[in-house]
Amino acid sequence: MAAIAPTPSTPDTTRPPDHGDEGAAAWRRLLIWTVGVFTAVDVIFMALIPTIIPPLAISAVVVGIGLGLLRWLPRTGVVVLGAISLLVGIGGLGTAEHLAHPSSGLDFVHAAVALGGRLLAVVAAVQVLRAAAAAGARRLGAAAVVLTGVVLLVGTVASLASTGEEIESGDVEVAITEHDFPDHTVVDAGDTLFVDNQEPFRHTYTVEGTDLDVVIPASQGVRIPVDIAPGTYEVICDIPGHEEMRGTLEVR
Ligand SMILES: [Cu+2]
Repeated sequence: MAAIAPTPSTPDTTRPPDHGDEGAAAWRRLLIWTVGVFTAVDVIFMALIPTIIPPLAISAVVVGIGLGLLRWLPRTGVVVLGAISLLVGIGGLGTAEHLAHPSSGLDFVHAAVALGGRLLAVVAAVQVLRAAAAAGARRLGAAAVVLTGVVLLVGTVASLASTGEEIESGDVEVAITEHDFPDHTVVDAGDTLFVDNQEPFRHTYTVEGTDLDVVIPASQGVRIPVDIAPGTYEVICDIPGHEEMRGTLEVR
C-alpha cells in the first residue's frame, strides 16, 4: 500500500502581497502629502493677493481637522479629507480656465495644483477606504510629482516668454493695481486704451453691454481700440473671484 504523503500547506495566494494594511498606508501617505501640498499652495496664493478666499480658507481649516482626526478616528479623517477636496474641487471648477493661460504663471500653477491635487486627494481617500494595492499609490504619486514639475516649468517659461504690448503715444492708460481698475476712465470714440496690468494675476477688461472683452495677462499691457458708441459703460473683470473689480468707461 502506497504511503500517502502529507500535502504541504500552501500560503494563501489569493491576495496580492501588498494588499490590505500596507496598501491603505501607502494611499494614506499619498492623501496626506497631497492635501498638505495643495493647502500650502492655497495659503501662499492668498498671502500673495493678499485676500482671504473663503472656500480656500475653509478648506485649509477642514484639512487641518481631517489630518488631526487621522490619528484618533482614521476612517473619519480620510472621509473628511476626501469630502472637503471633492466639494472645494467642484466649487473651483471655474478656475480651470486659468489652465488655458500659462503666461499668467501664478494663476496657472495655482489652478493646476488646486484642481489636480483635489482630484488626486479624492482618489487617494477612496483607495484608502478600499485598502487598494500600494503599487498604485506609488505610481500615481510619482506621476503627480512629475506633472507638478511640468506645470511649474510651463508656467515659468510661458510667463518669461510673454512680453505683452508697449504703450504708444496718444494711448489712454488704464492701470490695474491693488486688484482694481481706475474708478472712471474717459476716452474719445476711436481712441486706444493701454490697459497695464501691474499685478502677477490674469485679469480681463470687460465692458458690459459691448463686445469689448479682452484678456490682460499677468504683468503685461494690452492695447485696446475703443470702437463702441458714445456713452458710459460698466467695466468688470470676469474672472471668478474678481467680482470686486469694477470701474466705468465714458466714451465721448
Ligand atoms: Cu481680475
